[in-house]
Amino acid sequence: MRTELLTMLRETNDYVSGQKICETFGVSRTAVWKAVNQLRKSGYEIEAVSNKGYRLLSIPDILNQNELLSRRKTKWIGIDTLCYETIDSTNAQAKRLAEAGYGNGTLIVADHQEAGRGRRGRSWETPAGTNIAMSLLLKPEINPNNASMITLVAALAVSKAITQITGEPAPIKWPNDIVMNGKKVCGILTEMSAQFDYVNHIVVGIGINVNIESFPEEIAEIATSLRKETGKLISRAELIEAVWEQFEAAYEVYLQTQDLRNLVKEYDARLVNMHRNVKVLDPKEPFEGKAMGITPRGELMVDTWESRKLVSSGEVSVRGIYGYV
Ligand code: BT5
Repeated sequence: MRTELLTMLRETNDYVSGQKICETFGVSRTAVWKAVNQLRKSGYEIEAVSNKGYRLLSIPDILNQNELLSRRKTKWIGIDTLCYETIDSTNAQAKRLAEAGYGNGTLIVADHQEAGRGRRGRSWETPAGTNIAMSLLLKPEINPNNASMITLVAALAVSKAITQITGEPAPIKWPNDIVMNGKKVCGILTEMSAQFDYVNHIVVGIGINVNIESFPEEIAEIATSLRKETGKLISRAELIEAVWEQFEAAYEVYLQTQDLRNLVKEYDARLVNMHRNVKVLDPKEPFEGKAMGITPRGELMVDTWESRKLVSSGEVSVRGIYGYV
């Protein structure tokens, strides 16, 4: 009932009478009073005025199940939403939950990660209270060869959601970073458990720097946050909801063809390096060329002076000629 009460107070944006709350939820005045007090304890400022009722004055930037579920508008993502104050890694937890039988669409959110993971054994920083670390569990009936494209679907969703919430452009650095003014604001790690021709499960992990104001020295040069770039304090719960609404829509398009043919245009429009010179740090043979967008399979097309090359995400990093972007 706390979740539903929160939704009601937020959406009414005015006083809601105790009587109305009792009738809507079929509970006593005391039960309403208790629910209000529990919400207050979690940090919500709720005013109570006799003869008028309750009014929500302010919402803390907290990530808990009530806050997330009371905002949920997605069709299937997050029906099961699990929130943790601290966890090793939301991707690791999603995997454990998948093995314990949790289903498609389960969402795992943490305020703080102690062992957040990047790609290829790198680490990802999520200090407490300021950022988003979350993972979505998927159990799609797709060919495992098509799974890596889901990372690009997620990048598109995050890019669109950030713009929706902040009003600022948030371009994609192929394949899995979102950048603002040349610095990384989000990283995505997709992991899969599969057999030869069958996907057991896929975990899409998304880390977004939201309200953090300073970074550890090692990443200060390449990392930024929405707060730093826009000057605004962003509601993490609102952004989470926006990301999954965008993801649900784009993922549906992806599933129709199991590739990105119907998303290429939107993705390319957000590609930070589009028509710019890039260095492809291929361990076998690094080369330079002009980024020309992605193929329907999510490879980056790079035109060198002699030919067009297709770069697959697993193999290489791409850099701008003058730095990270
Ligand atoms: C990524 O790896 O960018 C994928 C990051 C995915 C993190 C999410 S959080 C929720 C879920 N649970 C997990 O355990 N992981 C996922 P990669 O492209 O390999 O970049 C990693 C590199 O980014 C590191 O080596 C650092 O240089 C840098 N880095 C680490 N923390 C950062 C941060 N908070 N912001 C920007 N850059 C960071």
